[in-house]
Amino acid sequence: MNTNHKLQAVLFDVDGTLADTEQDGHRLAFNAAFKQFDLDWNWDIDLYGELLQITGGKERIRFYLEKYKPAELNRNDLKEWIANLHKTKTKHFESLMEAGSIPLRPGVARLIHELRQEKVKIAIATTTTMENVTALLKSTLGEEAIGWFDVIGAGDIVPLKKPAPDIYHWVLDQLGLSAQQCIAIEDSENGLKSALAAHLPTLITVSGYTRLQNFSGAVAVLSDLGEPSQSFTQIEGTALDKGWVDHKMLSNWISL
Ligand code: XBP
Ligand code: MG
Repeated sequence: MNTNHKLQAVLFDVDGTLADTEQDGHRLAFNAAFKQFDLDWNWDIDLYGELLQITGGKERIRFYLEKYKPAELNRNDLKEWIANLHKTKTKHFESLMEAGSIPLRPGVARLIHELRQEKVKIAIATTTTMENVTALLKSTLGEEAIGWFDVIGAGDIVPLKKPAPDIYHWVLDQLGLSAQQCIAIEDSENGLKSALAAHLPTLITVSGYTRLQNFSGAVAVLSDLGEPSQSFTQIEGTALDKGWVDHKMLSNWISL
């Protein structure tokens, strides 16, 4: 095999991919922040599904104002006000993670452990904040897990969030690797667009809000990463010979 095509790194998305954080994590944290700011807004499950088309919490709040609360746009400190509201939301999300509210999805811990054993680099490319990534990793894998990742690209480190490719370009640059040596694991159409625009082969594991989205261009679409004891369901892609994603399966996808 051409060594350029040997798998060197796996780039994980966070929300929806490592854990199903949106409905019972971020959404609740936004609502708690609204309450703390004396706002009578409530993002219910359906409305939040609509707002998820905009990635990034600050960007999502602004989009909500434009569509549903345009009078709020007249605040002269709008940018700062949104940033403060979002900071409060992040604190609530961290508390939810500390309470252990959201587990990792099937196969995530197993695959991370296997990749470390195989000396394949692991990285994170996410739209959410570094605080949230840290809180999730700490509550699910333990504090030391933060150091297992060779690169963590999060939040405002790049100006343009997914579906722009910027976060993936930034992570690849930090890793010193080309896209052809890596694979991304994503759960959403916006995430897939971002990874594909950075030329990364991309595996999709669908999540609560994303299962009906368009995933054309992905190497495969699965229900989750699967476990030897609990197979994934394959939704799209060439038939696979086992029911859990491992180092070998990921390597096969990048050498296609
Ligand atoms: C995740 C996001 C984030 C989270 C909320 O997208 O879009 O905005 O919903 O987190 P992806 P913040 O999984 O593609 O990275 O409020 O910290 O942005
Ligand atoms: Mg995601």
